[in-house]
Amino acid sequence: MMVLQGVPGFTGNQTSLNPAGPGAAHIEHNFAVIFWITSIVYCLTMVVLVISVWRRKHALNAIPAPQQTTEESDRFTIRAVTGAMIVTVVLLVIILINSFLTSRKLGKMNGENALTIDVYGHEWWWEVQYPNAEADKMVITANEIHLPVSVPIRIHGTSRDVIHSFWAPNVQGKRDLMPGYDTDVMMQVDKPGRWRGQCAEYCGLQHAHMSFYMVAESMSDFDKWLASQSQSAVQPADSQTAHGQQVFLSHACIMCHAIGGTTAGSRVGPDLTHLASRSTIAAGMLPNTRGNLAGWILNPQSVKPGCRMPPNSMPGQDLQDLLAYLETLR
Ligand code: HEC
Ligand SMILES: [Cu+2]
Repeated sequence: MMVLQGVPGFTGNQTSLNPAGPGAAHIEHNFAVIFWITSIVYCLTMVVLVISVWRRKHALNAIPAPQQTTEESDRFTIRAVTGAMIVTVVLLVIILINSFLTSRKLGKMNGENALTIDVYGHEWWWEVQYPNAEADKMVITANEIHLPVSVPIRIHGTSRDVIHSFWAPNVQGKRDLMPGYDTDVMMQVDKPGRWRGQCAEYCGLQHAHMSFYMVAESMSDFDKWLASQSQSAVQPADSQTAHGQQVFLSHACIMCHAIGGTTAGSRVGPDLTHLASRSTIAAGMLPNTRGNLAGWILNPQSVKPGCRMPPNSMPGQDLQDLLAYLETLR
C-alpha cells in the first residue's frame, strides 16, 4: 500500500502489508480492497450523519419550519434505506468475490520444479529438513530456513507433538501443522533478506518464543550453504575442542541432539552439526553468542521456562571446552 509507506506495520519485517513474494502480495491486495471499501463507506457515513444533524438543527431554527408531508418524507426514507441496503450488499459481494479469487490465486501458485523443504513443528522450535535422494546428503537444521530467491518453494509441514501454525507474514498466509497429518503450502520469496516468522497457533507455555527466519538468498549463495550443511561436523583440531567434544559425548546431550560424524544421533532437540552457522538459538530467542550459549546450556529453564531441555551442571573448564567445540561447528 503505497500511501501508507512509512507507517509502522506497513513496512519492515513480520507484516503481511510489506510482501516479499507473490503469496503475501495476493493477501495484501485483498486487504487493500477491503481497507479502501470500508474506509470510503465510513467517510460517506460520517458525511451523511453530519449533514442530517446540521439540517435537523437548521429546520428547528427556521420559523416557520419548512413543511413536508409525512407521505413525502416516508417515501424518501424508504428510498434512502433501500438504496443503502443495495449498495451494502453489492460491496459485500465484491469483498466476497475478491477474497474467493485471492484464495484461488494462492491455491494455484506454481508447484512445478518447486524446491521441497520439510518443516516439523516441535514444542517450541522448528526442525527443518532438505530431503535428498541420498540419505547421508540430507540437510537438517533448525529455526533458520535458507531458500533461494524467486524459486517456488514447497513447504511440506507436520507437527511432532501439538498443533502449531507456520506463519511468515511477509511471505505467505498461515498454515497449521497438525500431528499425524501432512500439509503442503507453496511459497516464493522475491526479495532477499531475513524474513521473520512465528508460530501462530497457541501451543503451550513457550508459544511466544517459537519464531524462525526465512533466509532468502541468491541461488549461488543457497547452493553454497546447502553444500556446506550437508557435510559432517568438523573434527576437533586441538586438544581443547577435542576435550569439548568428549564433554558433549559424555553428557546427556547425546540423548537429545545429533552432531553429524559423531555418535550423537538423536532428534529430540535441534541438530547441532552446524550450530555455529546459525545466527540465533532457542527458536530465534537469543543471538548465537558464547555468553548466550553458556547460559543456555547451564540452565535453559531460566531462559525459556518449560522448554524441553533440562539444566546441565559441569566444571567451569569443561563448559569452556564444550563452548569452544560448539563454536567450531560451522
Ligand atoms: C532432554 C533432551 C535434551 C538434553 C539432554 C539436552 N538438550 Fe539441548 N535442546 C533440547 C531441546 C528440546 C532444545 C530446543 C529448545 C527450544 O528451543 O525450545 C535444545 C536446544 C539446544 C541448543 C540450541 C540449539 C538451537 O539451534 O536453538 C543447544 C546449543 C543445546 N541444546 C545444547 C545442548 C547441550 C550442550 C547439552 C548437554 C550438555 C544439551 N543440549 C542437552 C533438548 C535437550
Ligand atoms: Cu505455537
